[in-house]
Amino acid sequence: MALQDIVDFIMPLRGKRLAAVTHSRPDGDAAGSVWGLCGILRAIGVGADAVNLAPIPESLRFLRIPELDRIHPEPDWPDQYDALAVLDCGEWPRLDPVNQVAADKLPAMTIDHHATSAGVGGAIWIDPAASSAGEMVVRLARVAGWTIPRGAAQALWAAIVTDTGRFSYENTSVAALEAAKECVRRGADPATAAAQLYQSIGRGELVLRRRVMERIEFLRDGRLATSWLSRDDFREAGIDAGVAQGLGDILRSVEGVEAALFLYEMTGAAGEAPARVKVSVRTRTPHDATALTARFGGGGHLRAAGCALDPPLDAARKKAVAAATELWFPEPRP
Ligand SMILES: [Mn+2]
Repeated sequence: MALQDIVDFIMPLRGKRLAAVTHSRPDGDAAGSVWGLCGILRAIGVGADAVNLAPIPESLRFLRIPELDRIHPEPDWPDQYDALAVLDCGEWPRLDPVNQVAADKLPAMTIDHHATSAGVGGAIWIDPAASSAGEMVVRLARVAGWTIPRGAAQALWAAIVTDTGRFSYENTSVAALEAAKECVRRGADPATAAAQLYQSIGRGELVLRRRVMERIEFLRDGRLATSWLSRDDFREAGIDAGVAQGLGDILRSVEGVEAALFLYEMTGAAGEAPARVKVSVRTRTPHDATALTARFGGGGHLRAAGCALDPPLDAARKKAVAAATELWFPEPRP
């Protein structure tokens, strides 16, 4: 059983050091599951660090447990560890090259809920039915009999809340709710989390949201919606494109919209090919968002997925719209 493989991988690491990493530009589940796992492992005597967890959006900083974080360590950092944990990463290319190096050097384990994930290392646990990597970490702790410290519980709560869309997406299962309950039992504070995650938008982000809304275009009788942000938009707002992932969610929430394409120019973080155009895809039942992103080497979940296309933005937009139309709206409605 894959979960047991993870337990067996971790048990001999007491007194040793483990580095936990996730995909570049971490979101709530990525950061929350890494911090949560590290907090749990520290409590059982594994020297677990969250490595290269950056950039972290403002809304997630309250979860940070400073003693767990190692951001931009020296290049030979993998030599300082005995093992690597990769969480919530989806596809290998989403792992930052500075972290990919460690996967070549260290025995590795994977915890992921992306169906598109192949996993890294000898102990691989992938459960596409799980709402979030955070939920899986809670289940891991329960099966192994490990206590979840309060800070870890808060991080895991945030992971589950963000990946279930505040318990509103189809992945809001009994297992997700039970894991969330366990987090609250261990000291997670839902009100504080909500205030930080959802009720403290910076002005820069507000400016970006306004632009996204101004630029919404409805196609195919309003069943397909698109909008976009350029690199200049991010620069003017003083915000890293890493926070952009959720900015397009408004598109899908419009009445009648079945699929939404939100495109934005990557600002070119370290180690990342500059100027790619990220496409964030959101769908409603029955459209499978990964059907589109898989065409372009991306991945994700049934209703929320992403991929990257070549610039310029306008050409990328035409390409994504053509693919969405072909996949989901081949004929205009009679
Ligand atoms: Mn996730």
